[in-house]
Amino acid sequence: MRVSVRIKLMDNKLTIASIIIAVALIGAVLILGKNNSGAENNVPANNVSVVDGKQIIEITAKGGYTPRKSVAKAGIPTILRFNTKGTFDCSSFVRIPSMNISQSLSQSGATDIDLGSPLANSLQGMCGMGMYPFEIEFQ
Ligand SMILES: [Cu+2]
Repeated sequence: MRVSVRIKLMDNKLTIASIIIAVALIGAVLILGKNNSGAENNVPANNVSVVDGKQIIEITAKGGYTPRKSVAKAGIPTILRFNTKGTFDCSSFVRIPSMNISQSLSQSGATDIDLGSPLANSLQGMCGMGMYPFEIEFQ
């Protein structure tokens, strides 16, 4: 009898210890996740390239737009490319009101929108219902 009681006590201690460890791990993951998203917002994303004199800005559309903010060059021919992969939410419809752009994206693949040669300006875009924003700063 005594022995089995002892084993039960040890079991409980082990359970408590593993709960504490689990909580600590979850906390660490949450803190790391917060730091990562913070970095994403502050550091300019590397999503703009120039190929044969054409500037290509790549944005991933799925449950919103990534990166939320892009920085690009003004005054050169520019393509805005939306990459999708099983995007069934409303970020698969893009609007840039100041340029009269309304474009539905293919659910998986790439959709190019020709922006011409934008002037130095900040373009505001959003999903079909206006809840997911994105921004492109031309400078
Ligand atoms: Cu939306």
